[in-house]
Amino acid sequence: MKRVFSGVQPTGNLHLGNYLGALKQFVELQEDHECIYCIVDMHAITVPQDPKELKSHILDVASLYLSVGVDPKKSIVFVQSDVPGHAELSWILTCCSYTGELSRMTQFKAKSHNKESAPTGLFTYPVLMAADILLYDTDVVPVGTDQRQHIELCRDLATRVNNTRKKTFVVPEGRYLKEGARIMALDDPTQKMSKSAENIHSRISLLDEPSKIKKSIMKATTDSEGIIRFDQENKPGISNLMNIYSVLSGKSLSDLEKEYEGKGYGDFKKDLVEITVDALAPFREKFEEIRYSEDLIRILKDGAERAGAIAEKTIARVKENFGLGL
Ligand code: ATP
Ligand code: LTN
Repeated sequence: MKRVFSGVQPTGNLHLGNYLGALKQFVELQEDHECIYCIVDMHAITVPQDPKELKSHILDVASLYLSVGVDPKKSIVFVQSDVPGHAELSWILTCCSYTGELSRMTQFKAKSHNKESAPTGLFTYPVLMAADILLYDTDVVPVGTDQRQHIELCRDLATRVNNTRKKTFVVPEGRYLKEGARIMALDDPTQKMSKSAENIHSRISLLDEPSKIKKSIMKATTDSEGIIRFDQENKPGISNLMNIYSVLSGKSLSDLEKEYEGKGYGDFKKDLVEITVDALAPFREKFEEIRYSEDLIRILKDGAERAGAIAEKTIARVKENFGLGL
């Protein structure tokens, strides 16, 4: 069985983009893969975090994993900082990476704004991500397309080490979902839907109440043409909504175009509200059940133990191949 690893940062409530771009694949993959799903809290501290809020977000994200259908009997679910191997391997890989390649990462460029005071952790963020993946001899990494550059860097680092030393790492593949791989912000379809954007109506959080979902969708930016047609370049707003509609309902984009011929954006949006509310309702219900239960802590502790056992073996192999330690 192929091994899968992925992670989500505990930096706020997950949104539809996180679900369609990542979590939905997590659930599908666990049927025929050995899956390891992580809450990457050490990535979260690459920007300042309030300690109490961070703790609470870790448990929120873990609960959301379970609420959307990640099954701890099939998959390992754990918190990154509970397994020390991530930090250890990250340093070793830092010593194998080049400042030039890290400077080219678009996420670093976007988040550092060219400032002298940009945190070093933001710069080395992709190396920690590579460590997460390589620590578990991962074959497949399901992520949104926004992570493609980071996955390529991880592959480069693994290949570089394998070519210059003994074969040490499995070189992983990224797995990107085509439709829905990039969900855009509802208020500005040129930006990706994001947890950290200021306007709460730019996103639909997985725990949003029906009234909030309705407001955000009805306010969503479209265009003045009034025709429901998929054209990402010229009609990014309605195309983004069609994308969401299509993945949630299973209807193809061309079927949607036919179904809404002669109808306006208002009708389309009203139906999308209903579909979204129905899709998210079971997640909210399950979340309430699990978030404050003792089961949650037990699942995460057990997950850290199982992940730790795999990680220890990789670290021993890496140290041996690098000549580190006794
Ligand atoms: P933010 O939303 O705050 O920018 P982020 O990009 O740091 O968060 P994570 O929480 O680390 O996102 O992302 C978890 C997963 O969700 C990743 O696989 C990422 O590719 C995916 N993802 C995030 N935003 C979107 C989006 N708008 N569309 C599709 N997938 C997304
Ligand atoms: N950078 C990723 C989160 C992440 C990740 C990983 C994803 C950290 N480590 C390992 C897959 C595999 C993001 O989505 N922002």
